[in-house]
Amino acid sequence: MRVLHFSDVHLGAEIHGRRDPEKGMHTQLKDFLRCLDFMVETAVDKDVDAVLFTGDAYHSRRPDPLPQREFIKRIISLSERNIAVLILAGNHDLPPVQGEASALDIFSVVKIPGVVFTRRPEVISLPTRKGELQVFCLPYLPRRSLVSVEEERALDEDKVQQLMGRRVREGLESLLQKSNQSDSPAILVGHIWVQGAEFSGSERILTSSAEPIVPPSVLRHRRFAYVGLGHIHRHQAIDGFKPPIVYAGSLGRLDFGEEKQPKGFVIVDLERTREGEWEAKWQFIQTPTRQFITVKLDVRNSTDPTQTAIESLNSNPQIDGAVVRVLIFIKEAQREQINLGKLREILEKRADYISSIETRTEEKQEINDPIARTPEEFEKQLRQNPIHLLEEWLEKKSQSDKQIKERKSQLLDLAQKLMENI
Ligand SMILES: [Mn+2]
Repeated sequence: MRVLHFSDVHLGAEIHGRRDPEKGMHTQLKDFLRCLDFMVETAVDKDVDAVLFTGDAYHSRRPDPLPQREFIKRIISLSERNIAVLILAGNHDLPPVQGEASALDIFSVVKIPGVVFTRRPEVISLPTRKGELQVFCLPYLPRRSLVSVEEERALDEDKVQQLMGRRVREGLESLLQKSNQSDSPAILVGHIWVQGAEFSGSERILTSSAEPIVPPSVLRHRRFAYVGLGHIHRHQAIDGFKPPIVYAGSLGRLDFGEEKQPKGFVIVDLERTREGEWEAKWQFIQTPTRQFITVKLDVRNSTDPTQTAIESLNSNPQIDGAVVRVLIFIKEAQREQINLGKLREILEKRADYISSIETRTEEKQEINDPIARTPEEFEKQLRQNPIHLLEEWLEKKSQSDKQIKERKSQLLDLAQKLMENI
């Protein structure tokens, strides 16, 4: 049996691009739809039996009709090719207020043959043309679904995390017990943060109420041939153990944090071993998503900085069709000599979108790269109090910025109020 696993499509994200005035379509949506089409074509070409989507179809919890129409179209085209589809809810697919409707509920109301949507933990028996596929589903589990305010009060964050990990384990065990012990292959799909996973930088993680971070061992069970995950946007396999735990990663490139990361989906072949167990062999396939390119130009030794910059841009083939940001290192005295408008004009003809063109007079001021940190450091940081982090940042900033220095305590007060309201 062959399965395709994809994730985190985030249709409707308009972070980098421009809107087509006639069709109302943003170039980032166009890019993501190209990736979705490529996924559907690959599923058909490779004769895939089932497609498993692990969450975050839309960027907004209240998506516009346009991304919805386009997503549903692609799901229908899979169904028409007799490919079974499972759609799992991610955090972006849950209603803003508990009890309200989710944009993906449409898949439970309008029945499309072979398409199943779930937003609760359950086992789904997915009928495919090669027989049954058992899919154990762990949609995004908000903190409050695992631990109550009362329970939390007496515990520190480490203990709360342990408790949440235990609850996920128990939930999974009860699903395993309830499920029928069939001979069919079983896969676990989840929209969840696994300890040690590396970030891509474009995930929207709520630091104000740290979410459950489960150890990989919680998700491993010999019944599962493969564990397919969503939520973290960087494609990765967690470790070398079996069954493989794989983040498909976001289907397209969302932001500059992902500039150097490959984007795509996973094809999983399920085969029976001699011992009669199911084993997965998986392969990552890249989508044709737009490149994000940071161009750094140093024109400090040039007598004609604009011309030097133009020549350098002209000889850079990566710019074509890409999302581009340009950093030009200049001497203070060159500020008047560099014609940024002209550079923009040249770039506009070649790039899909110009994110920024900036000049810097000091080479030290590098761009912040959130993934320069280790996953452990990042996890630790995310679990810190956001007010504390803001305070640290303001402190650092106020050394060079007088305005911030004067307004620091006022800003902190306002942030405190904001947090309380959240
Ligand atoms: Mn997510």
